[in-house]
Amino acid sequence: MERSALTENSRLVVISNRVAVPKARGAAGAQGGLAGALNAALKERSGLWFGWSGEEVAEHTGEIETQTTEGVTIATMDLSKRDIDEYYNGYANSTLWPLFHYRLDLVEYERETAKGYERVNERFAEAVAPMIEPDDNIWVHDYHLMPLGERLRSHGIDNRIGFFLHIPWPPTRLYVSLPYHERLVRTLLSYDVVGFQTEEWLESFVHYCETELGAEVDKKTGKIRLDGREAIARAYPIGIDWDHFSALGNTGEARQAAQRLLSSTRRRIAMIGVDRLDYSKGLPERIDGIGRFFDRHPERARDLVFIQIAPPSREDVESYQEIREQLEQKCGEINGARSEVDIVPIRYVNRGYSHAELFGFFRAAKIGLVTPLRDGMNLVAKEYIAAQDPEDPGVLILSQFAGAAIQLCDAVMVNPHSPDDIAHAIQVALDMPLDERKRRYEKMVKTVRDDNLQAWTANFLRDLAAT
Ligand code: ADQ
Repeated sequence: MERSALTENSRLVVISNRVAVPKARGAAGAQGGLAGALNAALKERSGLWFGWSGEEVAEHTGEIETQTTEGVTIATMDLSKRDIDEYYNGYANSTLWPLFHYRLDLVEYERETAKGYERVNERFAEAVAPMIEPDDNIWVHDYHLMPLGERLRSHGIDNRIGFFLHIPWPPTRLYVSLPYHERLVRTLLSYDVVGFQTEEWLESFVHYCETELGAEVDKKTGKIRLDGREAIARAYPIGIDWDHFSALGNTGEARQAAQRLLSSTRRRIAMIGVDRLDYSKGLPERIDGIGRFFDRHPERARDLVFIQIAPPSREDVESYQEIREQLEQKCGEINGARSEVDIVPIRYVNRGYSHAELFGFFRAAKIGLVTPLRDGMNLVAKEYIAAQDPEDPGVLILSQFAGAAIQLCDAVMVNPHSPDDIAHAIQVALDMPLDERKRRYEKMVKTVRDDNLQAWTANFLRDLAAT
């Protein structure tokens, strides 16, 4: 008892590919959900956050820059061009990301990038190991750093180390297409706790451990035993920082953003999509669905406008350049066919906004379209719900393949691959009476408020401290 109480108060060390360096605040949104998600947890526990600075240097030096703000120490390291190419653009974002999002067609297998991935994980371990104190609880994040726990152990770190995967875990039949797939899972089993967003991804991981490695699994407790080691694997669905996000609604910035959107759309109904420009988010498929809706109801181009906010990400990876071109072309085709001098049915915006502005946009939009082809969780769906007016809430249209679909089952669910399904869902949302909108909203907002970011962090760290 005493020991676990001690560890719950221990310093928290978070290690992730990127950190939210305070000066780069505006960039945090476009970096993805991870950045915003962790700052709060660290503030509570006077933590240390280590990651890549995002800077490129000619040669790796191992030099570490630190700064402490509001009790949180941020430590960063630069990487060489070769390291960035092989580890970040290469193995993480051209092999693991597409594979884990079920996109075998986009996966690149290169021995060199796999080696670069291992090399950079070792660089992270070399840099972090000297900063670890005996009582620290270490929390490693995401697919960039799967082998890091094992690397830290090889540097003599025997602290509690947990790992959380923010993206899906693919089914075994897909996963085994990765060369050396066994090695990666074995490295994950050197953590004390391995966390997934949903039961579905957890089950896929456990299935692999059982059928391919012959590990002993206790499904009740999540214990996985292999070669004398024991790890716990569980699902911890991530949430939003409810208190922080909902408070943004009272800011002038949020109100002005909502007003701006309403006055620019005049009496038209606004639908909104907000996503990093990524092929997993189903953006071209979403535009096809909207195109199908306008084909069926051409007159509605006069009273419905779709706003897609999609800041570019990972622009050095070819598949990301292609998705951008594809999206521009599809939006252009619909606007070319359906615009009038005073009407443009689709507004496509290629930049990031602050969370307060996004709150305002979400509140002003009567329909939120969140239609990823595959997504670990999807925080935009939860933010859209959190931003609604309880007296007149908008309708969330949600992909059945987002991790969030399990919790937000009162959304209008769609198959994001089907333009007919999306077109139909838009019609359902437009026709939905106020009492049904309220009924669905009330159920979903309860989940978003209760299963929030703080609950997620507390659940994970409690399990880690108890190991
Ligand atoms: P992402 O793939 O980045 O995250 P998501 O969960 O939707 O996806 O988080 C995106 C975050 O970025 C949201 O907070 C959103 O508001 C913000 N954002 C998006 N577009 C923006 C814009 N134009 N301007 C400003 N901010 C913007 C990964 C996984 C997800 C998982 C999260 C968290 O892919 O499945 O939910 O991590 O674990």
